[in-house]
Amino acid sequence: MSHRISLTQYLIEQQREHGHIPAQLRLLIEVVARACKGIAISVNKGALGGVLGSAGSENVQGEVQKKLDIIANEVLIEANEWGGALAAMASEEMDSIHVVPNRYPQGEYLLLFDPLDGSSNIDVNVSIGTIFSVLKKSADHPGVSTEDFLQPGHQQAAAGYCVYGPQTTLVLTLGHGVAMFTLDREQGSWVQTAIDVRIPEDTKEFAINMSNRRHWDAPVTRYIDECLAGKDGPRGKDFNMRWIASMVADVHRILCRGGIFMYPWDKREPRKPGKLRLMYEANPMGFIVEQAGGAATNGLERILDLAPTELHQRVSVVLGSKNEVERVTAYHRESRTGT
Ligand code: P6P
Repeated sequence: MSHRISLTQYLIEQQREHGHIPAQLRLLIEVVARACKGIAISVNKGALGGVLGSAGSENVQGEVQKKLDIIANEVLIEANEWGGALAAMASEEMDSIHVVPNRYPQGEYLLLFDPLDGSSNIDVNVSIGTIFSVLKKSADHPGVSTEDFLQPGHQQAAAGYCVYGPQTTLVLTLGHGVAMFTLDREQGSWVQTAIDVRIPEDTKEFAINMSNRRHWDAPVTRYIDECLAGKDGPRGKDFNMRWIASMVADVHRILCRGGIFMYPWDKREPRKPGKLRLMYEANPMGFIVEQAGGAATNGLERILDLAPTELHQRVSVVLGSKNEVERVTAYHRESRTGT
């Protein structure tokens, strides 16, 4: 890429030249990107900023909250309250939605986020990230409630994530492809470093937590065992495995070089459809992956077609290189129909 443009210029061009986004959405994305810069500063301080370790509380998922989980959540709430683009926000770290206070103008968008995904990696200096999703509130009624958020993922107006790793990189889709922006810390600005990102349709790399193998459903065990059988097995090629236990980092690798990511339903908690959350993890990542030519299903159905019933509902996730996701999905369907 010869001439690198800023995120601001990219968004203005998307608005002005391509008509892909209205001004309110452009401003919203700018604010979220600025909030991610603030989170990056806190993350990068680590022990020097007194931000490591547990906050001594639990989130709605019953998970121990890290100090940085709460800091990241507060940064996103405070940054997005006053701008006038939003009616309300929803977060993995908050039981209920956060309606924009009356002292600020309310807008037509809804912002959902996992403020800091991969928390278990914070204290050991492994990449973590922020995931966000933007929906549009229905204009057919005043006010805003949780029900306004319960839209299928194909309704998203935008989605993105920021990975806090060796580089701080913002990945964004507005529904017209995927672009990447790397934080230039000297300028303090997001600089475009990739456009029209494409995920290879085939791969030799899978990402799954192998320690759960004895709990998996048969189609998952079949797929992974075939990968492990390598070139002497039915796949006729050797596979590599990666598992960072930080969805943002695993998905980013897949966007950069292909792969398949799986966090399937398993027998440990059979009443739970999966571990990951639909509204602010699977939907935004599914939107990004599809916009980059990949696929995302829950093993049987397209993630973006799932009709949500609860704000914090969980889902089984299979996403990445299209041909591999289709194979896993075919195995699930065969298992269901016995064909
Ligand atoms: P496990 C992080 O806690 C997360 O929600 C995802 O980012 C990640 O892919 C997954 O959980 C890791 O789960 O069970 O391997 O620790």
